[in-house]
Amino acid sequence: MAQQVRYERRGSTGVITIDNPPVNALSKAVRQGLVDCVMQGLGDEAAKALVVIGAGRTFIAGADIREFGQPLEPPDGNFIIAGLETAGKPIIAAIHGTALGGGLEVALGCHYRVAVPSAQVGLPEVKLGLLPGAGGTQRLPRLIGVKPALDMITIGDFVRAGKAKELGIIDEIVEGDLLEGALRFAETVAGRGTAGRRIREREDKIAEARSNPVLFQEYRAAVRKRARGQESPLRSIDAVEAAVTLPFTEGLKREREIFQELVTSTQSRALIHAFFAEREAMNIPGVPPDTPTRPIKTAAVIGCGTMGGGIAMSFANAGIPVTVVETSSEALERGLAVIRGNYAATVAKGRLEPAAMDKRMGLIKGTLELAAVKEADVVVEAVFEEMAIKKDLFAKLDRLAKPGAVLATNTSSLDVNAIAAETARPQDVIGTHFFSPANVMRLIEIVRGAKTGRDVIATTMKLAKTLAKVPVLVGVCEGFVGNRMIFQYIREAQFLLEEGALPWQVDKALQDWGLAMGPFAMSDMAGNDVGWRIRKQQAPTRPNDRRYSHLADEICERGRFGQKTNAGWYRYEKGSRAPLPDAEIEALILAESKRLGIERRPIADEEIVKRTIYALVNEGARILEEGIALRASDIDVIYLTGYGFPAWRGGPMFYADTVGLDKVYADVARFHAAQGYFWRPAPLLEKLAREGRRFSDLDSRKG
Ligand code: 3H9
Repeated sequence: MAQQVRYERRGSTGVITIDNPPVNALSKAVRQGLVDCVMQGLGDEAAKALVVIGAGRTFIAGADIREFGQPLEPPDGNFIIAGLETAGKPIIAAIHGTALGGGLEVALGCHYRVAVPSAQVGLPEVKLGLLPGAGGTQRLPRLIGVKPALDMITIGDFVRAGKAKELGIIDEIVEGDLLEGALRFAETVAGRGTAGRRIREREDKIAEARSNPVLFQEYRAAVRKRARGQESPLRSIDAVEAAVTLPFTEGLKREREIFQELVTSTQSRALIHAFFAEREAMNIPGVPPDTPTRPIKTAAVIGCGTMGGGIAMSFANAGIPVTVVETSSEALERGLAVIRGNYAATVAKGRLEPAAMDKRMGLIKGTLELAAVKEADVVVEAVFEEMAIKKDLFAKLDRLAKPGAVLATNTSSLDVNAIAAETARPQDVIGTHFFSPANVMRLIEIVRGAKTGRDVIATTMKLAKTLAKVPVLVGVCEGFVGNRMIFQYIREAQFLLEEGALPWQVDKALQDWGLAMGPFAMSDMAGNDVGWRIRKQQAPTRPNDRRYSHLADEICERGRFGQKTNAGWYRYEKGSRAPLPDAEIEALILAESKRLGIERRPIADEEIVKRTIYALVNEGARILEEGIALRASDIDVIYLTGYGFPAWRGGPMFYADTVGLDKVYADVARFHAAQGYFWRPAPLLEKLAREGRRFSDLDSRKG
C-alpha cells in the first residue's frame, strides 16, 4: 500500500504530504504517519520550516468517520496537534479543497495557513452530532473571536478562503501552484521562530467575552430555537465557553469529555447514518459506477408552471442550457417572469451576484414549439398530473426527440411504465420526481421503469448530482416511496382529529418531536385542494368497508384550500403565513366526532407521534419487501431531504431501529387490534421484530 504520509525536503523546507484518498481523512495510519513525518522534519537540520499539504483533491476532510463507534486508537489528534503547535520551526498548512473538522484543527495547530482561492474551511462536526474534538472549540475562538467561532462551530457551514482570510483563519491566499506558493511563504517565515504564532497562547480575542457572560446565555437561547431538539450545537457552546472560562489545557479536557459523550449518542449515530446513507444511495446493484453514461449538454423542460420553472432553474444553476416549452405565450411569459422574480429575490438577499443571475437567465430559452426538444439531450416533462395528457405528450416526444435523448417524466405518482409504453423507446424513459420548489429542494426520486436502460439510470443519477441534488432510485408504485408513505401518515393524523385531537395539537406534538412542520400546516402550505381533486376522482372505487376521514374533503368544500385562500386547517391573516387556530375548524371536528358516534378523549403527544411516525415505518417496511426501495437507508434519505424529517433522528427506518423493532411491532399490532385494516403489520416488520433484527441489518447484508 502507498505510504499515506510522506516527507521530503524541497530546498530549505520540509514538505509533509498526506495521501489518503479520497479525502485524506485522519485515519489511524495517517495520524501515525503525521507523527513520524513531523518528527523527521523537526530532526532534519536543513529544513528551516515545514509545510503540511494534501495530495489529490483536498487537504484533510476531518477525522475518519468510519472509525467512530470504535475506541479511539492512538496517536490521539490532540497529541499530534500539540506536537505541531509547540514545535520550534514554523509549520505552514497549505490548503486546497477542504480543511474540515480534524483537518482544520490540524491547520490551527500549524503556525501559518495559506490557501488557494477555491479552498474552503469549516468545523462541520455539529452536522454529525459531534463537536470539534481536537482543539477546534479552544483554538478557533482564540484566533477569530468568540461570536464568529460560535457561528462556525454551531452551524457547521464551510467558509470560502477569501472570507476565511478576512476572519483571520487564513494568512495568505496563494494564486497559482499551492505548493510553490507555500514554499515561498515558508522561506519568508523561516527563521522567524514561532513566537506569537501559537494560538493556544493567544488571549486577546477572547478577552471581551470574559467580561460578557450574557453572550453565552443569549447564544444558547438563539440556538435552542434554531436547532430545535439537537444536542450537539448546545454542547458546542459549553465547550467554547470553557475556552473563555478555563485555562487552555483544561478547556481541551472539557472539550474531549463532551466529544466522548456525543460520539456515543443516538443523535450522532443518526446523523452519521444520514451522511453515509446519502452516499450509499448512489450505489445501485446491477448499475456499477463504470456504467457508460450519455452526455447531457442541453435540456428541455415541458411546462413552465411551478414545477417546470423550478426544474429549468436547476438546469440553469448547473450551467446547462435549457429550453422551456409552453402551450401559450401567456403561460410562458408568466412562467419566465416567476423564474426571473425568484432569481431577483436571491440577488436582493445578497446570495447571488447580478451578473450570475443574468448568466442563468441567459441559459433559459422559452418557446411554444414542442419540436424544439429535438436539440435536447434530456427532456423533462412537467405538465399537469393527468395520465392522458402525459401519454399524449410522450407519444409526441417519441417522434420529436433525438435518438438517445433521455425522456423523463416529473410525475409524482403516475405509472411510469404506462407512460413509457407510449414510446417506441421505453429504455430511454425514466421518472424524475422533483420536490417543490424544485430549484431549492435537494431530493429527486429517480423512478426506474420496467424497461428503463441501465445507462439511462446511470445518466440520470449522475445528472441529478450535477444539478446538486440528492437522487434516490425507486420503483414504480402509486406515490413511489415518499408520497406513498406520507398518505398513511396524513390519514392517521386525520383519524386522530376524529378521536379527540385538534390540528394544532397534532402539529405541535410532531414539531416538538423534531419535524420541520406538522401535517396540517404542511397541507395548508402545499394546497389542500390538490389531494381533494384526486380523491374526488377516486371516490367511486373507494372500498366502503374501510375507515375514511371526510374532514379534509369538508374543509375543501368550504373553500379552505390552505394558505392561498387564507384558510385551511388553520386561518391566516392576510399576507401572513403564520397558522392560527380557528374556532370554525374546532367546531367542524367536534361535530364530525359526534356524527361518527366517537366519544372524544384526550390524546397524549406520545400517541400522536407513534400513530403518525409508525404509520410511515409500517408502510416503509412494505415498500422494502416489495423492492420499491433498494434499502432502508434510501427511505431515510428520501424523508430527510424531501419531507423535513429531523436529520438527528436518522430518518423513519433508522428511528424505528433505535426504538427497537420489537417495540414498534408491538405498538403496530396493538393499533391493528384497535383500528383495523390500515394497521395490518407489514410482514417484514413482524419478521424482523421476531428475529430481534433491525432494518439496517438488511442494508449491511446487501453490502
Ligand atoms: C471530525 O473531524 C472530528 C474531529 O473534530 C475530532 C476527532 C477526535 N471520513 O461526500 P463525497 C468519504 S468529524 C471517512 O461523496 P464530495 C465519503 O463517504 C469529521 N470518509 O465527496 C465518500 O466515500 P464513497 C468532520 C469520508 O466531494 C468519499 O469520501 N468532517 C469522510 O461531494 C467522497 O465523499 C466532516 O464532517 C470522512 N471524514 O464532498 C466532513 N469524508 O466514495 C465530511 C468523506 O465510498 N465530508 N468521506 O461513498 C464531507 O463533507 C464531504 O465528503 C467532502 C467531499 C466535502 C469532504
